[in-house]
Amino acid sequence: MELTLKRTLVIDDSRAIRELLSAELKNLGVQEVVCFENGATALDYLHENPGKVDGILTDLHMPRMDGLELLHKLGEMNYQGGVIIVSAMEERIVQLAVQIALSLHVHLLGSLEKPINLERLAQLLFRLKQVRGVPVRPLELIKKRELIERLEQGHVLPYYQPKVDIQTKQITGVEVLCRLDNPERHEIISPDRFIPVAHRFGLIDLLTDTLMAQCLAEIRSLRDWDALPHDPALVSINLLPSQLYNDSLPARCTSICDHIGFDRSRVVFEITERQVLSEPAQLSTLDRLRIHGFGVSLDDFGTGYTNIRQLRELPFTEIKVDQCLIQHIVSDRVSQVVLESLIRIAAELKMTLVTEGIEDIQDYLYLEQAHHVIAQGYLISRPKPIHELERWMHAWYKEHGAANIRQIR
Ligand code: G
Ligand code: G
Ligand code: MN
Repeated sequence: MELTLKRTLVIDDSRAIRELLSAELKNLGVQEVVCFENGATALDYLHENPGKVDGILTDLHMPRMDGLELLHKLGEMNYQGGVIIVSAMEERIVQLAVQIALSLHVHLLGSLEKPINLERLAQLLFRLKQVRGVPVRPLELIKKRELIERLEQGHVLPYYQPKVDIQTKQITGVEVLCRLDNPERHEIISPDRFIPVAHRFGLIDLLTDTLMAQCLAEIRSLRDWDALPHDPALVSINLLPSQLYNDSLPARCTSICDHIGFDRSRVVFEITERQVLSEPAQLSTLDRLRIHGFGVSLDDFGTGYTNIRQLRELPFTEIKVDQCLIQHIVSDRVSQVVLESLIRIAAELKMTLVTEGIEDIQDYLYLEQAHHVIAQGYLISRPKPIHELERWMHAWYKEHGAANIRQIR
């Protein structure tokens, strides 16, 4: 899906840099670029235009207010766009900047050295688009009638994307990603086209229940079911934050698991942090899911509203670091330091840490040599239906050593 950004600020005391960045950002699909010579005037502008600025590219060394002070101020004003620092960051500054970003929840997306490398600028802008972009063309949503028809005819199709321990190569679980099947038209409908419809017409709980019953039964029937690990949990299912308002959720999920004979401690619910998660009713449902034995995962971490203090207070058992922090991590010191901090925090809070969106072999190799994380991404496997998943599992174990094959027979 092609994304665009509405408005981005450039803050730099050099006119040449302002002009260069402004021109390049427009080339890369930003609709409007507004330039400032210093952080103070830019902050005034942000106060006057709340919610109107998708991203900020800022120099670090400027008269009146330096980049770190600006980061602080952005955190204090709860700025929700992305921030890119345009300056070589020394290690000490990277550490400080990441600390500010994580504790105040500023979306620090990375740094761009001078002289400006256009390929790197494009990478960082891609991240910004993933966090704040809107589609160039509106998505074609399916009709409510078609959704009901698919549900009634049982055309809900779970796709599975495996997750693996990047060091031991053990398969640790699968994320279930919902598709709708339209056999007459040989069409697989992607969730972006029907989840908003299900949400709008009050069908999302029915969709989740149907998907859950189906995927648990399918996984249960895998030949190698017993060889799959018990810790961390096995099956991840996505929920919209709004589904936590329905207080029947824990009981419904429990009854589906019990009916199929599926151990609840092997199911995790992923809840995106792209929307605020703070209402007492939502938090109480999260707690109750835990009490019923399910795991809960904070999905897309790094794109939304949760800061480190909240992370410590919420009952999550897992953090999923968003792909925008993982892609190009091999050459991105800011992402590396963010991940290092999150790994420390996850260990301290006894949470599982999953890195998602691994597409590139260089990023994979970096993670493999630097960190013990669970990894998910197209490079390991695309989401696929159950029979293809089974084939993939065999191929994976065959490639990654006898120890693992033995476990699986
Ligand atoms: O694989 P993919 O392109 O299918 O998924 C697109 C988006 O749809 C992702 O953000 C994913 O979390 C979401 N998604 C996929 N399946 C479900 C589901 O069953 N429920 C919800 N709420 N979101 C889902
Ligand atoms: O929002 P959530 O994290 O649940 O969604 C997962 C989404 O990410 C799904 O749409 C899935 O298909 C997609 N995805 C999984 N691995 C990769 C990857 O390596 N690259 C990209 N671009 N998307 C991925
Ligand atoms: Mn997810």
